[in-house]
Amino acid sequence: MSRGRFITLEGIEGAGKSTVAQLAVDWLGARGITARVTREPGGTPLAERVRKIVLERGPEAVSPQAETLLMFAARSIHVENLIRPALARGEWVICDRFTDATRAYQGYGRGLDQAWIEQLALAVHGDLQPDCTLLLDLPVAMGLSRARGRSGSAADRFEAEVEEFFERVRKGYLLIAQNDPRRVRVVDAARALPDVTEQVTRALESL
Ligand code: Z5A
Repeated sequence: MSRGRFITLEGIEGAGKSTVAQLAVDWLGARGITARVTREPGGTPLAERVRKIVLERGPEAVSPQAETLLMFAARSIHVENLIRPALARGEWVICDRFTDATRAYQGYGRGLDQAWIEQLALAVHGDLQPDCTLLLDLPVAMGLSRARGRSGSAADRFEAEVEEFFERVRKGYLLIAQNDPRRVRVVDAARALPDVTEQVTRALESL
C-alpha cells in the first residue's frame, strides 16, 4: 500500500485553516481518498493535554524556550501516535499547523534561534516533512477581526498578543514560503470563501 500524503495548513489566527481543513477532507472524500483532519498543538488525547498547558493563560510565566519545547513535546506524541500510523495505512493527513508554526511563531514572532528550532525538528520528526503546505495569507487586521468575531471563549496566550507580534509571524511565514516554494503554496485567504476554495482544490489536484 502506498503511503498517504501529508498536507499542512498554516497562517495567522483567523486565516481560515479549520474551514479549509474540512473542505479539503470533503473534496478528497468525494474522490475516494480517505483523509483525516488533525491539529497542532494537539491531535491525540495526550497531546491535547499538552495543548491546554501551552495555550492557557495562568499566573506563571512560560518562556519562549519552554513554549517551543512544549510544542515539540506535543508534536512528538502526535507524529508517533497518529500521523505516521495514518500515513502508513495509506490515509491522507490534513494537519492544522505543524513545524512551520514553530518557525513562524517562536522563531520569527518570539525571536528564538531558527537553528535551534531546526535541531528540535530533526530530533522529533526527522525524515517526516509535509508533502504540501498551504499557507493561508491575509492581512493581520482581517485575520484578527475574523477570529474575534467568532470566538466566544476567553483569549488564550496567543490571542492576547499585540498586532505587531502577528505582523512578525505573517512576515516569517511569507519568508518560509519564499525559501521553499516547491512545498509551500501561498493561498490568498483575504478572498471570499468560494475563491479560497478554488485555490485550495487547485493545489490538491496537483498532488
Ligand atoms: N502555535 C505556536 O505558537 N507554535 C506552534 O508550533 C503551533 C501553534 C503548532 C493555537 O493554534 C495557537 O498555537 C496559535 C499558534 C500557536 N495561536 N495563534 N494565533 P490554533 O491553530 O488552534 O488557533 P488559531 O490560529 O487561533 O486558529 P483559529 O483562530 O481557529 O483560525 P483558523 O482555523 O485559521 O480560522 P477559521 O476558524 O477557519 O476561520 C475563522 C473565522 O473566519 C470563522 O468564523 C470562519 O467562518 C471565517 N472565515 C474563514 N474563511 C473565510 C473567508 N474566506 N471569508 C470570510 N470568512 C471566513
